[in-house]
Amino acid sequence: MDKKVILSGVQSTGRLTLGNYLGAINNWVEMQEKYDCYYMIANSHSLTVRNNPEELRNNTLKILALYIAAGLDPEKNTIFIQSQVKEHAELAWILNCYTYMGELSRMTQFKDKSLKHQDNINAGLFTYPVLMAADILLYKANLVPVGEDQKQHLEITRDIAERFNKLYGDTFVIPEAYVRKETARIMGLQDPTSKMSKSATNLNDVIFLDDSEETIIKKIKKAVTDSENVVRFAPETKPGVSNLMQIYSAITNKGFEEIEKDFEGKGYGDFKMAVAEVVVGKLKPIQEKYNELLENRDYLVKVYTEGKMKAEKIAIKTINEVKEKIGIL
Ligand code: ATP
Ligand code: LTN
Repeated sequence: MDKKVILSGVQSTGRLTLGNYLGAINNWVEMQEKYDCYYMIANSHSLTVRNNPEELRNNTLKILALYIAAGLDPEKNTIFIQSQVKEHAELAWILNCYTYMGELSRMTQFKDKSLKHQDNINAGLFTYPVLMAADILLYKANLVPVGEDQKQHLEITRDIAERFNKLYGDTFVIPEAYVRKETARIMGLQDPTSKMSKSATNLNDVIFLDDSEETIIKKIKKAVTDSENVVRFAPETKPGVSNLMQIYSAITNKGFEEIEKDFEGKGYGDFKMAVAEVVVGKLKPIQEKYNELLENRDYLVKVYTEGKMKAEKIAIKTINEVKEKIGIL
């Protein structure tokens, strides 16, 4: 039987966070053994906010290096840069004509980002989910591993695909979001009621994957908790500690009950140090590999060039099928 197809990506805006790692990339690493995986750097999506061109270019390579450093094997997966496979833009245009303004206006990410960037509410920000649908549908992906915040984009992708299939016959595979419950939403360290986000203004809210050991320890020590001083999982009433437990659990694979038992009678000080230790332990080897890879630009170019060629083969096949069906010469 053919392997199931996986596709996912991360935008190349800003520095990656522990939320991106635990919510997305870390799960991809496990999937590479079982599935036919496509992992892209969503640099075209990054254009929906203003970037410095040099930074955008560098960031694209940095994310590629991070994918590999985190354990994605370029031999086992197709790792590529979105903008290099032109069919993404081409299919996005076509799908735009099968997507309604009404459904796009309901997207919470659009609403959130419009509030954040009131001076630049561009059409790309509005049609962002359509490009994402094109990314997924081009490869006929079955599963899309993402964090919780992307679930709505997967729903609209399914709607667009179903609509197209109904009009033209079976063309696209209807994809499913793969959201791991335990790491679906890593919260901010200072505001544990909203997600840890790379665009946060308070830097203490976020652990960046390239933060130094000292910075990570400092940020976790400062994390907002509560006055009970008991390590117990209760996201509603104790969001801060529960979030730290989630991070700890994701890295150590220990369940919440086990963690509660391990830290019985110990206070938040001890627990925070333990969390910091496992986070540093997990990130340090990744950071070392990442720094090495960034020194080896030729290798990175080789990886993305090969990835582009592999991805293109599939993408061209799908776009031709689509054009044939809709009557575009
Ligand atoms: P921003 O917060 O600025 O919108 P982002 O951090 O969500 O950006 P993306 O490139 O949009 O970055 O997301 C990449 C992947 O990381 C997505 O699958 C997303 O769901 C996941 N992700 C991002 N933040 C978190 C988080 N705090 N917890 C779990 N998953 C997350
Ligand atoms: N919108 C996604 C990034 C992204 C993506 C995709 C994820 C772009 N294209 C296709 C999965 C599949 C985000 O995480 N913000």
